Amino acid sequence: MTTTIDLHKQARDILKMNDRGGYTIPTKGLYPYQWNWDSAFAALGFAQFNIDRAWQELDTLFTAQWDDGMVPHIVFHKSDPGYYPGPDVWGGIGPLPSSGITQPPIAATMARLIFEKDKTAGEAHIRALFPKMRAWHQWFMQWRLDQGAVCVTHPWEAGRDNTPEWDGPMERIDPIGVGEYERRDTKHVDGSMRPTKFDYDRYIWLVQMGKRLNWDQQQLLEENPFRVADPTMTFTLLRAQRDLLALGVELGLDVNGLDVEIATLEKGAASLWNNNIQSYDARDTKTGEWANCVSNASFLCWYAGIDSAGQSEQLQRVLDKVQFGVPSHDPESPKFDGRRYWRGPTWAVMNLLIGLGLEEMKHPLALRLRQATRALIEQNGFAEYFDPQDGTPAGGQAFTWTAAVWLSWAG
Ligand code: 9YW
Repeated sequence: MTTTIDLHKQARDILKMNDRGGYTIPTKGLYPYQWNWDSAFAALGFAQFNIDRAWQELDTLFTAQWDDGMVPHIVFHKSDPGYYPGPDVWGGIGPLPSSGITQPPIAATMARLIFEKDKTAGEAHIRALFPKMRAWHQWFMQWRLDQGAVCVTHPWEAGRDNTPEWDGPMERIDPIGVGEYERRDTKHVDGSMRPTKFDYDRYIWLVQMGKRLNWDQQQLLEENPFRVADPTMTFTLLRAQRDLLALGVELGLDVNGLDVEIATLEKGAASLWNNNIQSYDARDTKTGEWANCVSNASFLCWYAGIDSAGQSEQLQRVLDKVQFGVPSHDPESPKFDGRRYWRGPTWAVMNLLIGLGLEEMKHPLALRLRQATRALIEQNGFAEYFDPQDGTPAGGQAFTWTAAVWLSWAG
C-alpha cells in the first residue's frame, strides 16, 4: 500500500525531475517548456521543501515579461521540437522567446502564500517582484476589461483550452488560410482526451493573427473576433490584486490606485452572474451572449473573496453528481465529457484554488473538496487531470502541478 510519506516523496521527486534548472516544465514530452500558471503552482510546491527554489521559479518567470507588462503563457527557454506551436509560430516580442498571450494571474497569490511561510527568505523577492506583478496586472486593466470583467483573447489564455464556454465564439471563427500544420500533442497522449481538430485550427489561426499584428494590443482589440469575459481571469486577477495590496501595505510599497482597480474588478465579477442559470458564467463580448455553462471556473468566486448562496447551491449539486469534484464542466450538461480535457475532467489545481477560497470563507463544503482531491491523487497518482466519476488518470503523467497540489494542500 502506498503511504502518505511515499506520496510526499513521489511528489517531491516529480518536481525535481521536471526541474530544468531555474524553471519547471509541466511534464516531459507533452509540455516541455515553462508555462506561466503551472510555474506559480510549482513554486508553491517547492516552497514546501525548498523555499529558495520556490522563489527562483517565480523570478525566472518574470524574466520573460514583455515591455508592456504582459507575462507570457509559455517561455521557450530551450527549443524542443516535441511541442507545437513553438517559438517561430508565435513570434513573441518579449526579451525571451515566448508565446504572445498570457495565462491566469495567480503568481501574486502564490508569492504571498510563499512569503507567509518564510518572510525573511521572501522579503527581497517580493520587493523585486512587486513592480513587475503590478505592471502585469495593470496590463490586464488596460487591455482586457469588459464591464470590469477580464477577457480572454485566445482559449489557451484562460488555461482551460476547450471548455464548452468557448464553443459559441469559436464557431463564429472561420480559420481561413490556417494551412497545414502538424499537431504534436496527440503523439504524446490519446487524441480522445485532447481538443478536436476543429478547435486546433482555430487555436492556430488566432496565433497566426497575433503574430501578423506583431502582438499589438490596440490592433488585436480591433481585429480579434475572440474576446470573452471569463470567470477564470476575472476571479484570479481580483484575488491577485487583493494579495498585491496586502503585500504592498505590509512592506510599505506604492499601492496607489490598487483599491480603485479592485473595486472595478468587483463590479466586473458581479457582471458575470448569469441569472438564467444562477451561476457565474462566461460572456461573449462580441455578441453579449452567455455561454450558459457552470464550469469549475464559476466556483472561483470564494477564491476572489466573494461569497454566493446561488453558487453554493450549484457546488452542492455538482459535487453530488461525481465522486471527485469539481468537474470542469457541468455533469448534467449534454456537453459533459468526463475524459476530454476541460469538458468534464477534474483538475487538482482548480480544486486547490476553489478549495482555498472555500476554506478562507469557512464554507461547509470546503473539507469535502479537499478530501475528495486527496483521495483522487492517493488512488490515481499525479496525472494531469482525471475522470471525475471514477478517477481514471488522463493526459500527461508525473505532472508538476498535481504534485504541487499534493505537497501544498491535498496531501
Ligand atoms: C497550452 C500546461 C498547460 C496548462 C493549461 C492546459 C494546457 C495547453 O497545458 O494548455 O498549450 O497552453 O490547458 O492550463 O497551463 O500544463
